[in-house]
Amino acid sequence: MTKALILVDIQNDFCPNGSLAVNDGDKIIPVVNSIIDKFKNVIATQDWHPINHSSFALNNNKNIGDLIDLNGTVQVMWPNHCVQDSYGAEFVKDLDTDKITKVFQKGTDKNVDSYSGFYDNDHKKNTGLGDYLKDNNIDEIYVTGLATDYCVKYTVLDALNLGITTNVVIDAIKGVNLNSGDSEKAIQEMEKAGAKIVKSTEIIYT
Ligand code: VGL
Ligand code: ZN
Repeated sequence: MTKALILVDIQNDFCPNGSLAVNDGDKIIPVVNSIIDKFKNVIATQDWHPINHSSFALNNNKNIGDLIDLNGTVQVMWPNHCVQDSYGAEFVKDLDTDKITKVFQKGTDKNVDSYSGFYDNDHKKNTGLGDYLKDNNIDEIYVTGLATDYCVKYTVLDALNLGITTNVVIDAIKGVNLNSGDSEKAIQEMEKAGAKIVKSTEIIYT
């Protein structure tokens, strides 16, 4: 019975001045750093897109926020972000990255997006995170990161579906809020699906 801390997409492009900036995205970093030492397993996901990725508005002659049908799934059109090997795709400098024990990159296939750290949006391919947790007997996770209403939410929902006990660290997540209230809705959805909402200060021992 082992626990792990999950850091979802704590990358420059999701922080202020980034291309897909999340309001106050950088404010979670000291909170994450304050709990990182409590975990032996610290797993980070990294959004890692090729420049020709189908989720980029520019590659589809669309406007940001438009919705398109991408092989049968609804795809939001995003600004270019987290392009492989770019500064925007790097983990934020102030994050205690030395403590990260494993990284899973996602969104690498140009033809499908991957909000979840576990599966592509069409659920056809996985990143290896699910097997990694199993192989390391990790049955409980604490989820932090960006963004509440996309990658945090889908990572949490997939984890719950895999039977993993899932805690959402409420003061260590921030949302995009393309529509106002999206983050609140996402938190309710995660809770309804069985996630436990916890505060960073409540994490005493893992
Ligand atoms: C994300 C939109 C597009 C996220 C990633 O990390 O929440 N959102 N790509
Ligand atoms: Zn992305």
